[in-house]
This record gives sequence, C-alpha cells and structure tokens, in this order.
Amino acid sequence: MKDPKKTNEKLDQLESHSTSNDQEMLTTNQGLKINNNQDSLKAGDRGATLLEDFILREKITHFDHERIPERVVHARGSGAHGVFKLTKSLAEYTKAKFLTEVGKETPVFVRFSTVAGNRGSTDLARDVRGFAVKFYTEEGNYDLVANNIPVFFIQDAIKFPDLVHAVKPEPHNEIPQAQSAHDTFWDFISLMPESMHMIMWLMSDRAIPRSFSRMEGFGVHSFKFINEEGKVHFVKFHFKPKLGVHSVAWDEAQRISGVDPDFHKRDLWESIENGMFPEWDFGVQLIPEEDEDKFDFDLLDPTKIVPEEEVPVQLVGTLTLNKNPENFFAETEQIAFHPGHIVPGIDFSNDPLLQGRLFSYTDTQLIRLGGPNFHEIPINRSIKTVHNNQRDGYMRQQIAKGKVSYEPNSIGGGCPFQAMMSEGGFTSHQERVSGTKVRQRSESFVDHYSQAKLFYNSQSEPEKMHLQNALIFELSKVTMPEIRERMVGQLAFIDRALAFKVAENLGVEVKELEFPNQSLPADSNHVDLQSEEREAHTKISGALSMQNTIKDTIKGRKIGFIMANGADAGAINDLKTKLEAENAVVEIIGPSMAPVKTNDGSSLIPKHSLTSTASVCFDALFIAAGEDSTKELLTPLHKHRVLNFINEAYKHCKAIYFGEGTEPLYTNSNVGLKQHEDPAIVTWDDAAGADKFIKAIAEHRVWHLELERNAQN
Ligand code: HDD
Repeated sequence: MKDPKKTNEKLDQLESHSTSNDQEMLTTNQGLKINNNQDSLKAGDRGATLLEDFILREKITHFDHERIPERVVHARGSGAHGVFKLTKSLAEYTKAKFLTEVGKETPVFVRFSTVAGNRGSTDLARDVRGFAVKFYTEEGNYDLVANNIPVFFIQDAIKFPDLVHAVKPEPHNEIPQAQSAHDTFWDFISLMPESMHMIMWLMSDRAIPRSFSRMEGFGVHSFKFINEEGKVHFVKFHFKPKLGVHSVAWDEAQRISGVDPDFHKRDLWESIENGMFPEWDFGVQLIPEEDEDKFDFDLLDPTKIVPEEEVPVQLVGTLTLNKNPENFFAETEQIAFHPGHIVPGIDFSNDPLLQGRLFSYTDTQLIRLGGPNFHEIPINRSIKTVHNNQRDGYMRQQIAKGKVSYEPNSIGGGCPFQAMMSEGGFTSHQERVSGTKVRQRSESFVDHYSQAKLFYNSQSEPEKMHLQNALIFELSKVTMPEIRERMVGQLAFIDRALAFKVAENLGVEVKELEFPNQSLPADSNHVDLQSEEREAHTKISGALSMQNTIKDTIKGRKIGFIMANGADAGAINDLKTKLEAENAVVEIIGPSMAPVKTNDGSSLIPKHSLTSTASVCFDALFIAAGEDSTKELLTPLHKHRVLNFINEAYKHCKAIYFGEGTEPLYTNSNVGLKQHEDPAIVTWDDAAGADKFIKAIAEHRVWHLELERNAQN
C-alpha cells in the first residue's frame, strides 16, 4: 500500500476554493449568523408564514435550484484525482511537455461513466464505459475523452443523435432504463452495418466490467503527434489496467444491480480509501504519417482498431488514482471534458466522428453548466493562469483588471500578447488538403465485417458463449420479429454458426440480407454500405481476449469469510494475514450482524450478514473452519441462505475454500455434486490450500468450467 500523495498543483488550487464547517456557526449566504434554523417566521405560532422570512426564502430558493441537467449521455459517473507519470520520453514524436520529460508528474482527474442510463441507474448495465481523463498540464488542460471499447458504433458524428435516441428509453413510455435490449436500439443497429464491430464488443463481457480498475481505456480515434521539427505520427492511445481486464457474468451483473447498484462507484471509492490505488499503464501505437495508407482499413475510420500485432503498444507512463473527490457535485458532476482541449504537440485527425465531437462538447456544457464561464468552475480550471480578452457572462468569477479588453491595443502595452511557437504558442498542424465539397462517405470506410470477425474469432470459447448469450438475451427482448431477423442476417456476415445459434433461440430464420438497407434518395451520394466479404489482415489478435490479461495479482480482490459462532480463529487469522499480505480485502459475513464468537473466545464483528449481501459482491469465498460454526450455518434459519451463497459463487465460477469441519456445507451445496477436477475449489485436506486459493483468485474465474459447474445447479 502506498501513502496517498496529499498535494499537487491542482489539489492546491482546489484547496483555495474549499470550505469546512468544522467549529463554525450556521450563516445565511450573506454571512449572517442564524439563530433558529428550525422554525419559519410566522404571524403567531399557529399563524401563516411571513413573506418577510428571508432566511426561509433563501434556503428554499437555493434548494429549488439545486439540480442541473444531467449529461445527455454518460450521465452516471464516478471520478477520482490522480497523477500521470511519464516513464519513457516521446520527444521523438511529440513536443507535448507532459509526454517528453521522463519522471514528470501531471495531476489528473478521471471520470468513469456508463453511457445510456440516467444518473440514478445501475453501474452494472450492459454498456460502454466512459474513461475521461483531464490532464492538468503546464501548457493547459489536455482531455483524453476515452471509452473502454476501442471502436465506436458510427463513422460520422451526424449519426450520433440517431444512435443515442435509439438506445435511450423509448420516447413514448420511457422504457427501458439503462438498457440496449429493446426495439429501437436493435432496429437502428440492424440497419447500420458499420456498428457490427462495436456490437461484438458490446455483447462481450467487456460491457460488464468487474470494476473500473480492471478495464482498459482507448482514445478510439487516430490523433496526431507533432514533434519539434513538425514531423507527424498518427497515434492511438491506450490505458491498460495493472490488475488485468476482468468482467462479471451477465447473470451476476443483473443480481448486483439489485444488491448493490453502486458496485463500481463503491469499489473505486473504497480502493482509494484503502490505499489500493487503481493503476494503468499508458501506451501509444505510433504510425508515421507516410504509412497512413498501409493498412487494410482507413486510420480515420473509428470503427476500426489497429491490431497490436501490426503496431505494438509502447508503454510510456503510469496513471494512478490516489484521491477521492471532496464533493461529488463540485468535482465529478461539474467537470467538463472536451476532446478539443489539446496542447502543442497533439492534434486532431480528420476522423469525421472526432470532427463532430469537436463541436458537441462545448455546446453541451453551455446548457449543462449554464453559460460560457464553466471553465472557471474550480475542477475545470487550468493550473496555468488564463489571460485573454473574453469578458463577462453569467457567473463570471475572474476579476480582470484594467480598461483593455481587446487586441491589438497600445493602452495595455499590447498585452496579453500572442505566443510564438518557440514560446509554446499553439499552431494547428499544416496539413495539405484539397477536395470537392461533398456530403459523402469515403469508400475506404466500407468494410464493416472483417474486424467484427477478427474480434469474435479472437475470443476464447467461454467468451464466445457469453457473447452469444448476450445477443440472445438482448434480441429476445425485441418485440418485432422482422428486427430480430434482420439482425441475425447481419450476424451471418460475421459468423454463420453464431447467427444460426442466435436465430434458433429467437424463433427466426437466417435469411440473406438485401442491401442497401437505408432509405436514401436515389440521387444520394452515400456509398452503398454493403461490404463485400473481406478478411482482415490480422486473423486473430491475442490482445482482444480478456483471457490473456494479467493473472498474477489478487490486489483489491474482495474475499467473503462466511462464519458463525465457534469458527476457528487460528485458521481465520492465518488465511486473512496471507490474503491481506497480497493486498486482498477480507470481509466477514455472519449469519446476522451480531458479533461472531470464535473458538478462542474472541469476537469478530461482521461487515455483512447473510441477508444484507450476496455472493455476487465478492470475488471468492472462504467457508471458515469449525464444526460448531458449520452446525449453526446449517440450522433451518440460515441453511437456505448460506447454501444459496455458496451455490451462486460456484455457478459464477469463483474460487471457494472450504475450511476444516465444513464438509457438511460442501456436500449439501452444489459443489458436493461436482464430478470434475476444479482448480478453484479448495478443501480442508489440501496442504497448500491457501496458496491454491490465492492462485485461483488471481485467475479471476474458471470460465472454462462454466458448463460443468452449471450442470449442478
Ligand atoms: Fe462523447 C460525453 C466519450 C462520441 C457527444 N463522451 C462523453 C463522455 C465520454 C465520451 C467518456 C463523458 C465525459 C464525462 O465524463 O463528462 N464520445 C466518447 C467517445 C466517443 C464519443 C470515446 C467516440 C469515439 N460524443 C461522441 C460523439 C458526440 C459526442 C460523436 C457528438 C457528436 N459526448 C458527447 C456530449 C457529452 C459526451 C453530448 C455528454 C456530456 C458531455 O459531453 O460533457 O457532448
């Protein structure tokens, strides 16, 4: 565990805006001390309230105006402060200062989010996760407004409102919340072949992460790096979690949504409070400008990845989240990201999705945060002082001195003056462009299936099965058979076996699709989106399967210790010490919240009871040793609950360790019915039990035994 780094330049700046009520008296917003905050001012103690009561009026008025519009997408979010540390200089490729000086630390604020649900929706929705990073650099704010999926649904920003309208709750009845499993979403998707690659990711378990700290982040678009000499490289940005990429099962996600809908928010908060700071390697894929056309896809197409086998990811820095916000609204809610916040050395590509985003983000803050001065809200302020001639507007904070607010001027000595490039003045990359003004899509954007195939073919068998089941779940909720049919027609271009399996479950047939499938006027310049059968250059990419990510740590894993009176204190302490030495979190689950008396007479205070939590909230279970404890757990009052706990953990392929004397629990549960070797089930007779348990937890799950384990349910 590390010590939280208490200060950096951004946190110091925020501190100057912070207040504490500690030892202070209650006041009005005008600083007047309040003597009675319990009663309004009335004409007699049973009489009407007086309009004169300015204290009541102020309090109620402020309350009435407490809400601001939630984000139109990415409304539900969780954020944290942290630091970005550069470990390898990128000076050869970019002049951005925070990417050139090895060892340099840049303060950051990161906001994770779901996309479709409203602010109060569950963390566990099947959805893309936002991964937005604001770097407070010495050259101004740089925002990397990323997602946990490296591609996007659409190729052109003009389709974004259509996409969002399709996925959001249907307009006539506002159903369903935070779900893509409904008619309008799949209607749109089935008519948009360009979304197929993204759909493969969205239907995979990547869309139901175990935690924010166990998911990747991707800048999606190709951006540009420009070095001191003006040389250009295309760049793709990556964040790779040090804990590996891991997800929960869909069945689990649905259960967690009920038991703890703040599961991801809580995990992030508690990890940071416990000093187990979430960390990511920051990496880049670099492509010299002259190699732009060397791929079998267009680098400007946001529905494509650059396979890591073709361009390796170079790891150049570490992102660490080490401090929770002081105030959710002031920081996490009011932070305003924008892909257009860049610094010298970084520039945009002509990706039409990115180009449209460059308009949207400022525009949305104007309505969400109420005016043009949102950059002055403390969390949005650059650590570099702002100097320009912009003035006034709602809620202006800055007091600009002097009578000059224009440029050029002589009265103010010409200040503030323009910076030369050598002084860090930003200039856009001078790209040569020529063309006819057209409302058209490039033919190089027309291949929609080969990377969808690449993703599907790169998945392990259990991952493929989960993806297939997700499609069956989602499309079974679609009420209109013609949409289901059109969708399996799309899947047939990706994998015929997948399409047939899904179709069989939906009660529809796989028919060949006829294109064009969009209702466009005959004279439209829109290229027919039918993609001829193509194969991607890379056939399988190991980096696309979560199965291949880091499995050598149990840091931050939550282990439930189930126990009742008489549990073996020695065995509990031994295992707890071993797990905590590896930075796992041990939480005691008792039959109730009453202290558990162990066999040495000491008491352990449960954090949960069998009724207040569920096995879906834990990564692994230890059924604490002790015959008396087992007996109590098997009394009619608790038996059903404890067996349900064990059976669910078993079904979800988790590690379970049965201590000495727990055999009756083992045999009464579904684990006792198992007829196969299972490395994640550890029993009392295993001499190296603790080590085996730790290894199994690090593996995350035995997904490959899912069918066998579920056969017993
Ligand atoms: Fe966006 C928010 C990521 C396409 C318009 N977007 C938003 C957030 C993330 C992304 C992480 C939440 C930021 C936060 O936490 O405050 N968006 C993406 C990615 C995209 C993408 C990775 C494609 C590669 N977005 C996209 C398009 C448009 C928008 C094409 C519009 C043309 N996005 C917005 C927005 C939001 C937003 C409406 C809502 C709240 C906000 O901006 O501040 O402007």
